[in-house]
Amino acid sequence: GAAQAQELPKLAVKSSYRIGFSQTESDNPWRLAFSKSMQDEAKRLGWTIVETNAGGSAAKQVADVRNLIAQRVDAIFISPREEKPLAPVVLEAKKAGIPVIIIDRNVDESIAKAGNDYITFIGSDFVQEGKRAAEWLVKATKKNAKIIELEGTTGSSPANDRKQGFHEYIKSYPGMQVIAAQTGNFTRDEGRKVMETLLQAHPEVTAVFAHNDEMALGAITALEAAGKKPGKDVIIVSIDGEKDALNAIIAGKLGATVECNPRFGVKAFQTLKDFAAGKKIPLKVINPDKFFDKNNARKYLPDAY
Ligand code: GYE
Repeated sequence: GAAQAQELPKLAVKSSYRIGFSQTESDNPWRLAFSKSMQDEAKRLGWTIVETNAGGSAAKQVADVRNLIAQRVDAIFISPREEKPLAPVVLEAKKAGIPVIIIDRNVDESIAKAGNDYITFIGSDFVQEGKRAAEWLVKATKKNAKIIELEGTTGSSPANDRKQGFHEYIKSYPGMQVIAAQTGNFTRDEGRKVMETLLQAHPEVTAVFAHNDEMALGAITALEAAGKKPGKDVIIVSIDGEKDALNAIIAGKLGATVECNPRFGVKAFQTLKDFAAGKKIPLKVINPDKFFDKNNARKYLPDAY
């Protein structure tokens, strides 16, 4: 009935579950570390995990989630590529009586609501990540920079929120100017190509804010190809904390990276167990994130992915 539709589907307490996991793509070390951590934890618990890979397509991901619903898995973890296109299938899972946890990226909260349509969102505070990147860049450039912003996947929550946090922070510093912003789709190759193009139109650039490490690494390649010295002529800050990024910090090419922790496995499965046990789950479970720069990059390198 109508009253029932307001509640989250229940999850029976069992010793093992068959879980669906809808991953958005697998084209970078961050994603691979994320998937591995989910697989490792499922194995440790003796649960079955059915992982789908949308290959970077929101339409494919919608079909993947429908498929998991049709397979009648016990619960579904979704890492939604984009905020709006993936929100309706969260409602479909609820209708089918399958509880959902959103991990990593979020869905549009005006369409699907935590605590009502899905259990919770587990991930980082992306607005805060953007702010922390801006705060470091303001200091590193002494409040004066002509910035190229390499944006993440258009319509994804980390791209929207990192941008928001960064711009909110720099707006009180008139010397901090974003002279161009374009998406590099969170990939190294697109980051490099976009940077090549933007560099021709804006040779006066002195800083880069990349929404993730992969695009920052692509930008470093483009800058070097154009005869500029990343880390000297152009100061770069990004987000994630991949091994290649920590090495770029050690090499003096990348200035800093705000951590975005991809190892969700333990927290995700524990949250589902708590939900089955009837414990109250917060509407958001926010990961604490570190910050990597030349002072600690070497220390964290052995742990990096
Ligand atoms: O920063 C990026 C990945 O959704 C927060 O997606 C994640 C982002 C991460 O492709 O590297």
